[in-house]
Amino acid sequence: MRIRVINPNTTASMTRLIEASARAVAGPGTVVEAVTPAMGPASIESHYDEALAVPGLLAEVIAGERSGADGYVIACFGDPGLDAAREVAAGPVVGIAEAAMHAAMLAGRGFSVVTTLGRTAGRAHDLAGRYAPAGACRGVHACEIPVLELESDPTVLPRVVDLARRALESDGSDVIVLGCAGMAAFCAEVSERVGVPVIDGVTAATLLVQSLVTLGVRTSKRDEYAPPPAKPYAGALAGFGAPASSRLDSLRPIDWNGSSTAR
Ligand code: 2AL
Repeated sequence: MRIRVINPNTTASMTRLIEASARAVAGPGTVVEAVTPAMGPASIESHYDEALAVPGLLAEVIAGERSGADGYVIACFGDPGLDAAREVAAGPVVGIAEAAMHAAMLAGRGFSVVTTLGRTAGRAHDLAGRYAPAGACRGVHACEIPVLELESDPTVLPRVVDLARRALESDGSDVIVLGCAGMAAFCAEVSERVGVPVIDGVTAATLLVQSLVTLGVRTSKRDEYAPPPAKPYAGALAGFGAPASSRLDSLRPIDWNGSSTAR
């Protein structure tokens, strides 16, 4: 089984961390192929970043379809482009916020999200409205550490632990959800220190995709997730409008060459 784990931002060092977390939980028969889009923002911390991450992400799904990937993880907590990716992919596509919030609802009654910047909290609330029953997301708390500083800032772990403890108290929650793919490596240690289940979406989504593929569950093509119709797309996005069978070929001649930078 080949699971393509797409880091929707263009920072290859972050892709390697995501890949290590996904590989640590994947079964022996599963190949985890983590990729970095060739175009897009270095990190995703705004609606603008998220919107502009989606073309590069979709190019990676299109390339995955061509190379025979069995399923996909969208490894950013805003779940950018999730519905569009499902229109392109035959196999399952799972976002890390989606996986983490579903897992949290299997582990407790109410969860708190601990995330990066406060400006991303609205998106986390929106996604909780989609994935969890009303009231199950008891709060979203920001440590105000930018995504790309999670790798290098030595204060990250104690700050996330402190924030998680305060969130459990103030929200009356019993599970913590980590609100960024860049926090994946801290999951076990945060859980040990705060004493409740802590869910990282990268690992949860990888195992969810692995389970769906094992079950033979693919993305339904009966209705909304059918392949998008071919139509003219203008400018830098011209190749995206081609028929599904030739979309990758028509993307390749464009200056960004459509291939991944980290595998
Ligand atoms: C993220 C994430 O998971 N990757 C990224 O670039 N931004 N999420 C976040 N809340 O900051």
